[in-house]
Amino acid sequence: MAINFGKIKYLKTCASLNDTPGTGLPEIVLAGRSNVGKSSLVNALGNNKKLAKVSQTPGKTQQIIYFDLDGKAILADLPGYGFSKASKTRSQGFSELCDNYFKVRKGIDLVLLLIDIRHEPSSDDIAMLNYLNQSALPYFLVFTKCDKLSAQQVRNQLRMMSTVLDFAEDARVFAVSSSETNPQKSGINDLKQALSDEVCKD
Ligand SMILES: Nc1nc2c(ncn2[C@@H]2O[C@H](COP(=O)(O)OP(=O)(O)O)[C@@H](O)[C@H]2O)c(=O)[nH]1
Ligand SMILES: [Mg+2]
Repeated sequence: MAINFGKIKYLKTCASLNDTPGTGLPEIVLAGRSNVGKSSLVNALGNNKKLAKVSQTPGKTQQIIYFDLDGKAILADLPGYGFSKASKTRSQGFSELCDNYFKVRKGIDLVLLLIDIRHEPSSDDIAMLNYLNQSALPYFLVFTKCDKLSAQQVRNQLRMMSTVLDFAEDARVFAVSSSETNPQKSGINDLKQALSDEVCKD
């Protein structure tokens, strides 16, 4: 049965790895730099702008925010990597809570790695992708803020991304817009379908 994205619910906020929920449900994790559009994507998936707090000032909170996807999966919104002081001194690049999450959390089924379509990937983005490749965690690449570019520019940027980023030829790639002023919310339906297929496949 497909996920009904109208039934996304806020579940819990965790400031440490000690009180993360054990739900027995498949888990989808949102990872990406602060301000890339993780919270906006949650709202676009649920078609509800009040689900997740969209912030104007990046990098303040170090929390994991969980959502329940129609009782079929949970969605974890991780703190953005690359904004904390710690990340700057760490060779792997991304922030400690984010980094540790992948080490400690068992049973992650899918990672959505969000990257802003407009910019060259940061060293943190590259480190995160390398980590995912090495640890063999399934992932989708989700390029955000596509409404800020023309269709041709999006195509050009996707070509650039495929040369800069080391992702498998058969990796799932999505170009999305979560903007509230863009009624089409392009790419969101494709992403919903793919998430549903992934979670409900077995
Ligand atoms: N135009 C446009 N702006 C976006 C999009 N996604 C996020 N934003 C804006 O980018 C900023 C950061 O978004 P947010 O979802 O809080 O990012 P997060 O830190 O990764 O959770 C906010 O000002 C959002 O309105 C998008 O698809 N299009
Ligand atoms: Mg956020």
